[in-house]
This record gives sequence, C-alpha cells and structure tokens, in this order.
Amino acid sequence: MRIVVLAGGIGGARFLRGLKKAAPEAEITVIGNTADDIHLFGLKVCPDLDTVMYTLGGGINEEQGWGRSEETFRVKEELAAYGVGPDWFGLGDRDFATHIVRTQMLGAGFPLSAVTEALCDRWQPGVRLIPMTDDRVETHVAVELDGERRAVHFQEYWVRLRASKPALAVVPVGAEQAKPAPGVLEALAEADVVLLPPSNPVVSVGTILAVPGIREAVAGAAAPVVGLSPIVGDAPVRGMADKVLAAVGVESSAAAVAEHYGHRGAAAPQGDTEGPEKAGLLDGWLVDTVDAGLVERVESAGIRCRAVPLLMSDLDATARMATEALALAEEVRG
Ligand code: FO1
Repeated sequence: MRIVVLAGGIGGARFLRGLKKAAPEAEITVIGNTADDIHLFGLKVCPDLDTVMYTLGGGINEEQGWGRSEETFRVKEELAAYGVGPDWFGLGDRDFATHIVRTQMLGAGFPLSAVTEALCDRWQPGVRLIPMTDDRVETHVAVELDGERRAVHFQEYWVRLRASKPALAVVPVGAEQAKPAPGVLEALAEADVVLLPPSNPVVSVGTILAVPGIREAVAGAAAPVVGLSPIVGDAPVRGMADKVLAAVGVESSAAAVAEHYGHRGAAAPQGDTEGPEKAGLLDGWLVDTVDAGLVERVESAGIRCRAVPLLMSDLDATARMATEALALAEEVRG
C-alpha cells in the first residue's frame, strides 16, 4: 500500500512513527514542510525535515521532539563569545553537522530534495522524505511589536517570542513562485491513501498546500484523503496551533480545522483569507473521544468523522490512531 503523508514537525513525526508500526509493509512517502526553514550562521536549517529524519532515524532528542539526542552546545557557546547571534535558537554541535552537510551540498548545486535523500541515506528513516519544494519558502508572521506591526521569521515568532503575541498574519513568503519538488505530484497521483497528520494546519500542512499544484493534487487524488485533528478539546495537543489558527480566522476546535481543510466534494470555506476558491480536501476526519460531540457537525460538512483517542502518549497509542485513520480511509474509499 502506498501512503502519502503531508507532515510538519513534531506532531507529524511522532504520528509517522506510529504509522510505520501500524503499516509495516506500506511504502510511505512524506511530503515535508520547508517553510519553517531558517538561514543561520551561513547555514540552511530545515527544522521539520530534520525532525522527521531524526525521529524516524533514531537520533531525535525525545523529550524536546526536535534536535539531536546526546547534544552538546560548544559551537553555540563559541558563537555567543564572538557576540554573533541569534542566541535564541538552540543549535547543537551534532545538529550543526547536518546543516553544514546540507549547505555544502546546496552550494555544490544539488537541490534540497537530493540533499534530503543524501542525509536520509545515513538516517534510514524507513520512509521516502521529499521536501514540499526545492525553492525557498519561509513563513513570516506579522505581529505588533513596540506598538508597530512587524513581520518576523516564523522561528523568531515560535521560539523567541514563544507565540506570546497574536499572529496578525501568517505568510509563506515565496510560496506563489515555488514548484512542487520532484516526486511530490507523482506520489500524490499514485497514492492509495493520503493522510493529513496532526501537524499544525496553518504553518505546517497549510504551507505545504500553499505550493501551487499540491493542494490540487491532494483534492484530485484517486486515493481517499483522511486527516487527524491536531486540536483536542479546544487546545492543540502540543505547540501553539491555536495562535496561528486565529490568524486565518479558524477557531481552535477539531471541527473548525476539518471545515478549514474542507470536504473534498466542495470548495473549502474561505474564512477571512481572500484569494481564489480553494478545493476542499477531506473524505474523512478523526477527532478525539473528548470531541465526540463534534462528529455530527463535521459529518454535516460532508466529511465522514469518527471519534477515537488521539493522544500520541506512546508508540502503541499512536499506532492505534494510524490504524483508525487507515480504516476510515477504507470506509470512505469511493
Ligand atoms: N524549538 C524551540 O522551542 N527552541 C529552540 O531553541 C529550537 C531550536 C531548534 C533547532 C533546530 C531544529 O531543527 C528545531 C529547533 N526548534 C526549537 C524547534 C522548531 O522551532 C520547531 O520544530 C519547528 O520549526 C516547528 O515545527
């Protein structure tokens, strides 16, 4: 079975570990978000690609969900001693090696997709990891700082500001000019199942869908499309999805996120984002058992909905979620 997953960082990576356990025979292709990417100290850092690669390859710092295990920070300390910033982004010594190899290969003319494949040769994540695009896309967030509206890089918003201020706008800069990376559209066309994992619907899945052609490829896929809510109760399981959901006019609820993605048979509601009508994506949607009361509302939008435990408390729990998602995909397969 060929499964394609549009994944962001920590939530998506943890889900993928469960999916691999639930479907060990499946051929999994991950379309990874690259709009979180940041250039630091002359290096290109790809947080979401690295989180998937390290998590599935066994090198992740488990409690953080990002960065390497057994990390040290000598280089970071030396950079600070030179007064070279920023100091708010925790790059460890082992992690620096990944960014050095990546930047060296990019500098030699290899596209990000080829670089990612080369890095995965070492980590053997057990999935095919393709960046959403080989072109540069970076999410910037508009916030009010010192009384004026400023655009900051997503990582500065997320890490330095801790998403402590409302996001007035979230813009994947460069998305309009970006092209899907080689293999992305083919994987979606050939998929037997397409999954939207519990990643951030705005700054992870949303940015992947912002690359021209990808949203249409998901909406037009022969495969059933099933998503898992990143919101349980009225709060994100992890991260600060609610902060950026507000920026696109979506309430922080499992039903609102499903409506935001839209039902595959219809156009997705625009919310307060302008622009051309967007194709709806979902055939099925999983909400947590605490949100069982929302099943009817999601189904009234034409999206088949089931309430199952969605807390990825351990590998078995995550594998059960993945199994439920695959079962729902079979149920809605037209
Ligand atoms: N997140 C933090 O909250 N603090 C950090 O210092 C930090 C450093 C960091 C370094 C490399 C990397 O790949 C990820 C890092 N992250 C950090 C997480 C990152 O902000 C998020 O994983 C994604 O961008 C959101 O999914």
